[in-house]
Amino acid sequence: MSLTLLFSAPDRIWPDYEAALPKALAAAGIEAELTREASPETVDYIVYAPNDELTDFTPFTHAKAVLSLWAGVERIAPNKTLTQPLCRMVDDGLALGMRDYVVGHVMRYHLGMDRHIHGLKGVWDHLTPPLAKDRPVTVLGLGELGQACALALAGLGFKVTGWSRRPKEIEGLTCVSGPEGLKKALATAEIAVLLLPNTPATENTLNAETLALMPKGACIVNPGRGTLIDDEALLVALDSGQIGHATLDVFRVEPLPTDHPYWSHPHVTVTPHIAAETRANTASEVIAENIRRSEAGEPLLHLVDRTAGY
Ligand code: NDP
Ligand code: OXD
Repeated sequence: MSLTLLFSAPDRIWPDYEAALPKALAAAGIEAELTREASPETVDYIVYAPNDELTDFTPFTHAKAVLSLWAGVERIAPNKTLTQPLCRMVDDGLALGMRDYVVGHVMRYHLGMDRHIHGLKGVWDHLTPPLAKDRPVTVLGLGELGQACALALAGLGFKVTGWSRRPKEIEGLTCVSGPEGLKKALATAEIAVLLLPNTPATENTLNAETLALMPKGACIVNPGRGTLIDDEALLVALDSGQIGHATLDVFRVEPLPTDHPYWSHPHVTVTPHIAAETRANTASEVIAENIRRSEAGEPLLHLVDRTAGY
């Protein structure tokens, strides 16, 4: 019997999934109709990305799972009308994209590239950057994306410390956890990369107190979520020189309002939530595999822990 898949995601991405998802479903041996509109009680699975249309899941009485196209699920995980299992996106496209973004921006700071790109013309400014092996970098969050970035940086020779909620042992990284672990991770963080999810526990992880723990002039790369940073505290730290520069991809309000001080701050680089994009081809394979599993009675991949919020 053919399944009904409701695609509840912004219009912008529909053409890519309209092409990729039916192919992935067919390859997984699943007969399904992919639709943007259906009577709720007929829907078997919901493919979801944050949009304003679907906020009440109550009428989807037969839906077996909600499959998120996003890795971050803060906009759907707390939804009390959602009683079905919620799976988030974990795929190679996201991990590789994030790795490229993070390595690029860490390298910019490590090599002091701005010094020469924006340097005084005609000045022979001979300052040798340290080697990666002498540069401590901290990655907050050692999940799918944090780990991919931390290991790539360690592979380039950086001294990488990673912080997570639960204790971990990962070859090539110094792993710490808990509040004391955060202090340790920040104390050496000449460059800090934020790849934590947005949950009540991670809100303002970087605040006046924790920013002050970092080495003077440290740099921050935040492709995680805007809520991880207390914006006021960061602006104060940037103005005092405690933080040398911040590259921010995510914000409490997106798009970042045009009058927000980050846009014009000389020590902030704003990127418009482009660190890692879910790619339709690889994401469709993940969705199809989860539907196959669900139909076969096998455990779903990448289930969200709704209590932890990620
Ligand atoms: P994961 O769920 O795989 O990893 C999350 C990591 O954060 C885990 O290591 C987890 O610890 C840690 N963590 C969670 N809560 C805490 C806490 N209270 N204290 C310390 N550590 C904590 O997520 P991903 O790596 O897949 O993604 C991370 C985030 O990246 C997403 O939630 C999303 O917000 C963002 N993102 C941004 C994109 C962009 O384009 N800018 C694209 C995709 C994702 P533990 O391992 O112990 O569970
Ligand atoms: C995500 C994102 O969470 O793109 O997948 O931010």
